[in-house]
Amino acid sequence: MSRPVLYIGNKNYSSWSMRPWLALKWGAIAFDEKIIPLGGEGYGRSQIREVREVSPSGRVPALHVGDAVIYESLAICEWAAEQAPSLWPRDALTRAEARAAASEMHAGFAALRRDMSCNIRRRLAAEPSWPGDTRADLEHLYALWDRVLSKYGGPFLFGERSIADAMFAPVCTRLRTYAVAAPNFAQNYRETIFADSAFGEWERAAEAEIWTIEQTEALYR
Ligand SMILES: N[C@@H](CCC(=O)N[C@@H](CS)C(=O)NCC(=O)O)C(=O)O
Repeated sequence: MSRPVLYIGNKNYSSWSMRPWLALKWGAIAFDEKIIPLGGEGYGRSQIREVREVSPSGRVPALHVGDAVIYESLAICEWAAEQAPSLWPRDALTRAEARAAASEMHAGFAALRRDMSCNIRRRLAAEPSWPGDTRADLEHLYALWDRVLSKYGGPFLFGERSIADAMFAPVCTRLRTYAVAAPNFAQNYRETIFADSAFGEWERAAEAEIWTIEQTEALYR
């Protein structure tokens, strides 16, 4: 079988693409990547033609393995964990807790995602004043991180690096982009992610990207 192909969006903006890309890298799974620049005709409506050609949801990421098309970031991470089981914690109950956190990130934190659009290379000079639901998401995020970092001793959420960290890695860049005054344990966790070599590879590529999504950049003007 030929190598799996991961279709992703712009590395600077596509937080959903970063997650399974990290999982595949952390799992040492060989794959090719193809970037589809987002932001043009059909963007925001799952109607970008080039994306629809490779992903039935009209969204990236999508992983092609043989004749299978796996879309949804968490489903791709799960496939990766079937090839590389160490992507989830070894202990069954810890694994269940890590899955709960990863699922919550996948399905939740809507206000945080709405107001803190991913823009890895962007740095705001001062933290904006957030609406109540976004502040609540931040508080909930800190409570989650604090709970599991204390329980498992860090430096990653569940001790060893896992898919839960891949799911939260883009949140770390958002805290940095938006100059969020996070508690110390959250800053430390953020630095753990930033020191990861695969994350660094993605970040360098994001900084070097030439495409711009005007809709996202316009949020800051
Ligand atoms: N729930 C999906 C979300 C994927 C998603 O929203 N991807 C964005 C890029 S980060 C996309 O493809 N947007 C295209 C569009 O909005 O038309 C997942 O977890 O993979």
